[in-house]
Amino acid sequence: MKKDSITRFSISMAGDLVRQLDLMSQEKGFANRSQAVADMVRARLVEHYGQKGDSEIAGTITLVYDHHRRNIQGLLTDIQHDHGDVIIATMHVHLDHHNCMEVLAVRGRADAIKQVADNLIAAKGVKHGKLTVTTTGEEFEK
Ligand code: NI
Repeated sequence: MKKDSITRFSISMAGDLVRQLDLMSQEKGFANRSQAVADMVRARLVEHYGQKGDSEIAGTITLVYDHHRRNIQGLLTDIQHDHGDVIIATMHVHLDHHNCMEVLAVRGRADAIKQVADNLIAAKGVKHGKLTVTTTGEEFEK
């Protein structure tokens, strides 16, 4: 997207809400109210487009599992090979004697990424899994 100029517009809301906004903005270290509001708008846009199947998104899938569970590593690897088009990188961390954490960086259509995340998280032996959706960065000028 091409560089956009700043647009000023006014918003009306309850005074108490504005005071809470200012407090949060200060606690989070935003330079001003506008930056805090822009951050919230971007977060909602990422969420909105992450739910639209044909949007191009990026994200991470985090999985925790016990590698002693029979077939779990083979199963997870099979699923990942079936979705090599959206998985762009993986990291494996041995958390302790039993538990492994796998972090997969993904990029592609939101519906394809949701499908691979659902398949991995539902795999027998996965203790916890989570898909975190972010932007590819192309939609936003900072
Ligand atoms: Ni491991």
